[in-house]
Amino acid sequence: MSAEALLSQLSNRVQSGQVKEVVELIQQGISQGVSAQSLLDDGLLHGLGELSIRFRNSEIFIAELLQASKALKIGIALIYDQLSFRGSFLHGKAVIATVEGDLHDIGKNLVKLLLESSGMEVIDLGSDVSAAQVVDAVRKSKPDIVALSALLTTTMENQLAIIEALKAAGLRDQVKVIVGGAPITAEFCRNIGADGYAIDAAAAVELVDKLLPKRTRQSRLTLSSQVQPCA
Ligand code: B1M
Repeated sequence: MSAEALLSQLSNRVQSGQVKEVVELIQQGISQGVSAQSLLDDGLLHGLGELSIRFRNSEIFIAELLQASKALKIGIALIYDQLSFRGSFLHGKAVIATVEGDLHDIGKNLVKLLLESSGMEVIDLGSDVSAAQVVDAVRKSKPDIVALSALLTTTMENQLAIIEALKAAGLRDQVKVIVGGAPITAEFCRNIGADGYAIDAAAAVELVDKLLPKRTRQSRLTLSSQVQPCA
């Protein structure tokens, strides 16, 4: 099968939530030399993108979305090791979470994956995480970065709640807070007093590289236009 046909099938199998077939296609893609990045972008995430259009148009139910996100998660796990495309150049620690009230964790998991692949230690608090949980984790783990994801317009304000809670606990100056997620913009980032906003997971790596203090930084990437420190 050509790489193009394989990626198209992979996208279709994600959409129909066929885990076994997703696994087989990824294994076949790897053995054919299709890159992990292409399997991720043009297969797995393409499938999720198509599905999300159908979700928006009320053509499918949440159960189908959940089955698709399960297939996606297992697919990503298979190519995880090969996604370490930039080697180990980040040496800090990050705490990452999807904010309270929000169960969307696919984007957050991608950011975690790429930060870890770049050499960072990442403490994942999961999804639906309260401000108090973030404050506790910062106190306990002393990270360089707090990375917050939000996918709902109704939960994005909880990024502000976390920043306020860090201030109240006297911890705000000890960490850089970065924000992301579909409804988040550079303007929102500025308004809530976060340190930076990244449009996607790759941009989050570049942003963290810029924000990390010198002691934890070995090299710097060229910042793309999608990376927007907003302090
Ligand atoms: Co829901 N959902 N969902 N959903 N869901 C959206 C977000 C929505 C836009 C769909 C729609 O209506 N068009 C809509 C939000 C509308 C809004 O707020 N304006 C929506 C809704 C309404 C809901 C429910 C309320 C539906 C309901 O119950 N009626 C409900 C809420 C549940 C809750 O959270 N409390 C709900 C539930 C779900 C599922 C559980 C079924 C499932 C989530 C499964 C999971 O995550 N484990 C789900 C899904 C899958 C989606 C869509 C289809 C896909 C989201 C996704 O994973 N995208 C989504 C529609 C869409 O986005 N097109 C939708 C792929 C992922 C890679 O992208 O997370 O954006 P994303 O991450 C990107 C960037 O945003 C960025 O990097 C990633 C790319 O590299 N990024 C960061 C993300 N976090 C970052 C952090 C950073 C930096 C970058 O630094 C810290």
